[in-house]
Amino acid sequence: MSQKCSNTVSISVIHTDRESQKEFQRGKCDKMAKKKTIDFEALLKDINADFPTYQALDKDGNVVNEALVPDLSDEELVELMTQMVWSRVLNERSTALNRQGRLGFFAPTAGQEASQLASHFAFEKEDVLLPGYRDVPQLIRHGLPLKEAFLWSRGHVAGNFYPEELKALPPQIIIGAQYVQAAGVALGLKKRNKKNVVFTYTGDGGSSQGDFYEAINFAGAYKANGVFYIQNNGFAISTPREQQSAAATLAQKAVAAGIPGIQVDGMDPLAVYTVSKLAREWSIAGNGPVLIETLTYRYGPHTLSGDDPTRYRSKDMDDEWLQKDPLIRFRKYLEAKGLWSEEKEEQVIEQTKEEIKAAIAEADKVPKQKVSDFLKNMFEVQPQSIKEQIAFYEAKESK
Ligand SMILES: Cc1ncc(C[n+]2csc(CCOP(=O)(O)OP(=O)(O)O)c2C)c(N)n1
Ligand SMILES: [Mg+2]
Repeated sequence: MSQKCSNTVSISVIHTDRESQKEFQRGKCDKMAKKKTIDFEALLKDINADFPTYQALDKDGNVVNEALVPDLSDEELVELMTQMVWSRVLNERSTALNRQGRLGFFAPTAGQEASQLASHFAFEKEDVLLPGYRDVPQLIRHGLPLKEAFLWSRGHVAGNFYPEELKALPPQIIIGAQYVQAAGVALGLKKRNKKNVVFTYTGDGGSSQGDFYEAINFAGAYKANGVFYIQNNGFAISTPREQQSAAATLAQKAVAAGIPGIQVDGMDPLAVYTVSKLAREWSIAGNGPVLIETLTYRYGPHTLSGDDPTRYRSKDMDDEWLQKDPLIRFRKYLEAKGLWSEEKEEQVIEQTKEEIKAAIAEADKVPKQKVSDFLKNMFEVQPQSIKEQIAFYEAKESK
């Protein structure tokens, strides 16, 4: 009876829930045959239902899901908050230094502290970080001296000379490209039986790149050690998330790669941390990679190179996200536990300002990069055209 059903067009089905879809797939559609259609909308709805947003703290710092509250000590909770405040100050100071002409490239990070620092908090020093251009805070926490981060911002090659023990690559500017490199590193870790993972970040825009799909597909096929983040901050420069993809969540892009995908409130440090930690453990156990979408927002412009967000975002939208601020939420949570205070926060702010002042002074001491030096760094064996350019600039620089 079921075969007759699946082989003929004269009988058709409507199914509105997962059970009846399965019935249909099994060919048992005659049971519910009503009219000539497949309920494609229901198929979509069912997929979307598998990707709820994981949240531990609401915007007022109240615990809404005890199961997602991590086993962090009081010291660790304070350390995480300290790092988030540090990042907010770094964002503000970097913006000011850029405006003064003392820094070069800068992609603002304010708003994304939970997405960036609470995820990084779940990894170990021996895990390998492949950041995008906005992920400099994680890179510094992973071991890049602040001075080098500033040199990188200035386009100085010395900003890419990493300490031997730093397991990271420089920030990737080509969107999505770090995912492909991460897939390779993840496979390397797997082949060497390392109990470590690679962790990498792209944005909502980056998740539309071919590199994104190729990487998660490859990493999934080889069950490589990796945690892949999509920091969905709602915009790819001015392109809104709704125009980026018809997928209801970006996490569900994991399905086609055969790996778990999970969406988390990216303004909630505890949920981001817990999900990241569990994803890391799952991957290290040999199960393959995990895709994590963090729902977040950048308060500032795309970069400081001329973007004006008021042209594509409303004040209402900004205000709505400011209400969800990760620092406010975590501050309230910690204050209720007696772990944080205004004085403590002031202290962190002042210390960070001092740290930044010292690092920029150190960066200023590094001799400016000559164009010829820049060119010499491009190839191990220089092609003729580069040789000619080096000679041209050396002659100019010696005058
Ligand atoms: C392959 C590639 N295409 C285009 C660009 C130009 N570009 C730089 S950032 C960006 C938008 C990225 O948006 P998203 O991935 O959402 O990251 P966000 O900047 O929001 O963190 C684009 C198109 C690029 N860097 N690389
Ligand atoms: Mg984005």
